[in-house]
Amino acid sequence: MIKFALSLSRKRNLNNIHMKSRILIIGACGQIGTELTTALRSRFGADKVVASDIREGDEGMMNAGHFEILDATDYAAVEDVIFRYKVDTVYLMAAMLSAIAERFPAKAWDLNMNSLFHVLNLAKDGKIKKVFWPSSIAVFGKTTPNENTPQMTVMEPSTVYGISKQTGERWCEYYYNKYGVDVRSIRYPGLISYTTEPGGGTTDYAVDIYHRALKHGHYRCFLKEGTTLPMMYMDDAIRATIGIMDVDLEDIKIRSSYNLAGVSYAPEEVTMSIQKHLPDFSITYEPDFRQEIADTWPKSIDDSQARKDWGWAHKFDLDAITKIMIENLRPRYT
Ligand code: AKB
Repeated sequence: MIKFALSLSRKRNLNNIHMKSRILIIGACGQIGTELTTALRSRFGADKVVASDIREGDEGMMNAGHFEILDATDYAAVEDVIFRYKVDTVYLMAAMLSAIAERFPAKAWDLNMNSLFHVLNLAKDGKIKKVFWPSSIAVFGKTTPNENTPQMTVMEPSTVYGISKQTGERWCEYYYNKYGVDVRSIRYPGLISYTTEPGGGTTDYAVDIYHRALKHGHYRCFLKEGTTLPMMYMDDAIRATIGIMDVDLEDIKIRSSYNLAGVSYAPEEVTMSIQKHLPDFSITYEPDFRQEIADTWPKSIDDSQARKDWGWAHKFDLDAITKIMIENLRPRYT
């Protein structure tokens, strides 16, 4: 009788685990979150994906599947959505980026750190099984070797955002080592996309420049000539994000965050790439406070560890990105 009761309860648990197979994206309306939601919905089916953000998204986001208004800093609210939708995997994409975080340090710390603690603790308590958390090239600082920056190196970030990301990396590794939490992470470079615009980052110029080129034929760049930064086309970033979550547990060797590289270029190089499509396009330079941030970041990244551990390889170079951006944004401005 006892044996029967035990096997029945084990069966029920297994059923629960089986039923708990939804994905929650926190920060689904942001630059990465929007495209990640679309990609996950098309891969797993709309019913399996729950998009959430502090505000409503566009029509496509709201109508194509589950959506919840969710404050990532509210533990009870996050737990409630996880419970109601039987979520087992969380992509925590909510964050305040580098430029805006300098204006609101306390708010940035609260959002970037507490949201991570909530999700890590939910995983530690067995309420979810797997977590993705984004880090950034902002974890590096002025004392880091800035060409081909290694996976393991000096890390002394000097921005609020960079400090929060580096701290987050330490906590991710701690929760894996101490509690076995399966958290995976990537250090994103600047991301380029025509679907969504970035908000409050230092690499935002690299998206804005295409919009201005098509709209005004001219761009006033807030970074100076020669400011080379690591960048990546969004499709590559989404492929990496979903890719790292697919990898077998034992193949993930880095539990802080993986270096990830696409292309590296300076404003004058993207200008030349745009001029192949819009010969009259011009640029002038008016560096502001974001120059100081960019000056502390690497020029290029060594991502050989990600290539080795889980077969990462980028696909898009600068001219390929420019072609896609111009072709897809042109109808908006003509
Ligand atoms: C930013 O510029 O803040 C972000 C980043 C590199 O993490 N795009």
